[in-house]
Amino acid sequence: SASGPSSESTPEQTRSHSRTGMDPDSIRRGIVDHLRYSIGRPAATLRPEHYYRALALAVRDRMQDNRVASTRTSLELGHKVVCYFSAEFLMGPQLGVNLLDLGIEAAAATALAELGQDLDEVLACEEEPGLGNGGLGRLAACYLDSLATLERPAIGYGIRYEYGIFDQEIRDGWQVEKTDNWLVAGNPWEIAKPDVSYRVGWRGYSEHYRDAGDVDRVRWVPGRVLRGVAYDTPVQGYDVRTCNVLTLWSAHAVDSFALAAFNTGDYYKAVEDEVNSETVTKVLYPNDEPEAGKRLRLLQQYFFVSCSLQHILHILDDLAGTSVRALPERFAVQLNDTHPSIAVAELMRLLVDERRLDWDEAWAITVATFGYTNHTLLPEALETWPLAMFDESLPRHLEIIYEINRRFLDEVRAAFPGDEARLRRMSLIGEEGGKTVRMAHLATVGSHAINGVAALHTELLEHSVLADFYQLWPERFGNKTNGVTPRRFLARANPGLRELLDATIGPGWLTDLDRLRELEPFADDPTFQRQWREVKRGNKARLARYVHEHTGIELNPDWLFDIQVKRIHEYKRQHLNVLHIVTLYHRLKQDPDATIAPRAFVFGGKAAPGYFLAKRIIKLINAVGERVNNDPDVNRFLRVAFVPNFNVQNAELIYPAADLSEQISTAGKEASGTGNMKFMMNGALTIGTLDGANVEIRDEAGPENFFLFGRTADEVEQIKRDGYRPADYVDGNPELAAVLGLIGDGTFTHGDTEVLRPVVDNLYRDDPFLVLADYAAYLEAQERVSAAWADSAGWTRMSIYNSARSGKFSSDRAIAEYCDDIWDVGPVPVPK
Ligand code: GL4
Repeated sequence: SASGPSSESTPEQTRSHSRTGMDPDSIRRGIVDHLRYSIGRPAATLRPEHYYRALALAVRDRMQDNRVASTRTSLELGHKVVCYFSAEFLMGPQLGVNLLDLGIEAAAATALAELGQDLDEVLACEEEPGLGNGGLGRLAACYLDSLATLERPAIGYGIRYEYGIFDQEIRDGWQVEKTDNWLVAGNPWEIAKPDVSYRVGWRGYSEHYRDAGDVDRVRWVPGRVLRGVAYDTPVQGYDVRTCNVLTLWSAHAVDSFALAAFNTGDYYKAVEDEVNSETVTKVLYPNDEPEAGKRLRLLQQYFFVSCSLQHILHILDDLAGTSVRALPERFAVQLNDTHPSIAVAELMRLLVDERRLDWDEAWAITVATFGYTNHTLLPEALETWPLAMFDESLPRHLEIIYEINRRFLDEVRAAFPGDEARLRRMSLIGEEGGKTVRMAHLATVGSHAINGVAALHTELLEHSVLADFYQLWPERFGNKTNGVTPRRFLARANPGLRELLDATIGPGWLTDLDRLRELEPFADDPTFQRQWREVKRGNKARLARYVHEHTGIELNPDWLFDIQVKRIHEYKRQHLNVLHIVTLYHRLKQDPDATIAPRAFVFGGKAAPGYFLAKRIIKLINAVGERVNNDPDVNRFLRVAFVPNFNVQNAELIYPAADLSEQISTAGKEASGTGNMKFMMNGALTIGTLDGANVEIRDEAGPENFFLFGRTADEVEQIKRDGYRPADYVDGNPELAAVLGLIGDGTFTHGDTEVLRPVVDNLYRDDPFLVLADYAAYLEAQERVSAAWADSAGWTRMSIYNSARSGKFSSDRAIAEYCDDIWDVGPVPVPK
């Protein structure tokens, strides 16, 4: 049932090869066949969405040929496979990138044209799979792209949520959440595999017994059982035959339950069981909300991890003569944050209880198999589960965690005798505020490699959150700075730049992004500069059209486009950006003769539905925008737009249109950021703090091509230690006082003094992310931006340098490092 090694291709498969040719004729035939046999609608009623589905299926057919060849090559030749465990994969629209990867964009456009259809219109029909919250989920998707492109055998494992991240609407300036029913129109990319199915237990108790060899054993007797079914989506590499797979698990009732209930006449009980089981994979949880008591979330995590590990062991079983002891030689499993970290206990259970290995051997296999990537230092995002809830849900796993902890703490005791405080700090069980299971500690103890996602973040990890673990095992820690795929975020998102790059430095840069350095000699060339500006202006006009269509707001593509798009969070400080806008507003209103370089401020991002202040910040942005955009005193110089429903699809329009990228988080809080890299590649200059990957972006771009401001991570800590008093900054700065006054006094809210009060009060009283402490430095940096913008040739040179020096931030570089340093997986070319 699991994907074992494939047999030699049959004559049918050989024939089907010509059916899946890459020329316009074959593609047109593929579309026509799918319209007839897969979609089955009368020709007269066909609309673009039907052509979308038919083309998607035709493209999938071509990928499946590559998929079959890839599986055969990697399994038959005995190569190691990367398994990327992630609760989120924010894949974005698939058709465009798949056409690019297969090299059939032009052929598909021709084929569609012959059928009277326009490729762009057809592409726009795709409903994007939003199975992630933001950066973490999108990173997983970029990594799948690079794994395939670098020809590394890999499987992504995750959850097939029926509802992904909510759709955001803006009504009267407020965020309104709409359910994301992304599967209603069907998903042409996935292949359901009902025969790839595993049972997953839940609750119950564990039972101690003696086996036939008189050895003490434990078995778990679950109180409930679910069934997980695999849905496979092919992941094509760029310009290679390699096609990997994303396997997402969907929850169902166990058939025999239904049958038993039916036989006793309780048919409705059986249906109810199916309904209850399916809730497990019903919905993606938004992050940034209190984790407490979300039992269903723990079940989601355990459910997908258990299915995935069982699948991996099944593949091993299928490989004749391969013992479970060879697991770490054949599979590297990466834990994307702590969400899948229950895998450490589950693999131990599978090896010790089910495969009957002794503990030490099982533990050696487990640690050799797992790697753990940490993605955040924010205490509220470090997962812990209340012990009582954990015990009720996964009683056998808790026993296993206790045993892991007992042995681990013995090791700590031996290394640091008499250090009781250290034992308490390092324990897998937290004692403060009720007992909890600390998932970051479980992931760390169970992995041979632990990494952060940017140099600064790894450094802070080693010296704060995981300092005790770093002292015990320094050799296990390392940095892997994030990267993003240039296929989607450069070639697809910015066709104008792609063309200019091809014409200027020749092909090849898309898989070797360091080659963008070859642009540097053109940085001051007037002809090239003019072409560069034309591309940027085209992108800005494209975004302006989109913004107008979705908000009614008009933006002038000749203005400076100043953009901040990312999840809305206090630490990301969208409100600092707003304070700058209100300052400009205030100056223009104070002095009717004042002029400033005109700017369009663009925002986008979702707030977690339960995050009160983040939702007020959205209201703040829209309220200020409404006033600014409609006031003739200022709207000649300032416009503010909030793009609703920031997602992968509109992100591809937004990044290429930016002149200025806002990366203004409080230093030490943003683990890496990846939007910062997407902006840089597309030629935006960054205004930013020394946080996350900004530090490395500035190093690469050169400090003269980056607008730096703000307190460093050390200074932030120092200020907090000294007792931060935000009110002092207001008292010492009349302009800041006036700006906060305008926000609080109803100027932007039709006289309502309550709506924005919580934002002002929070800043004045607590300001946990030092917005006010960095305000003056931010304004000063923005003045430098305006001065630089006035020199068009100088700005263009800096823009070119930013793109030219963005090669490090390709996910190809990041994935090559993971493969070399953690996974030990090399390229496995699949013959064409
Ligand atoms: C995040 C970080 O907040 C973000 O800085 C980082 O770029 C991303 C990928 O490593 O991971 N961590 C969590 S949690 N969500 C994120 O987006």
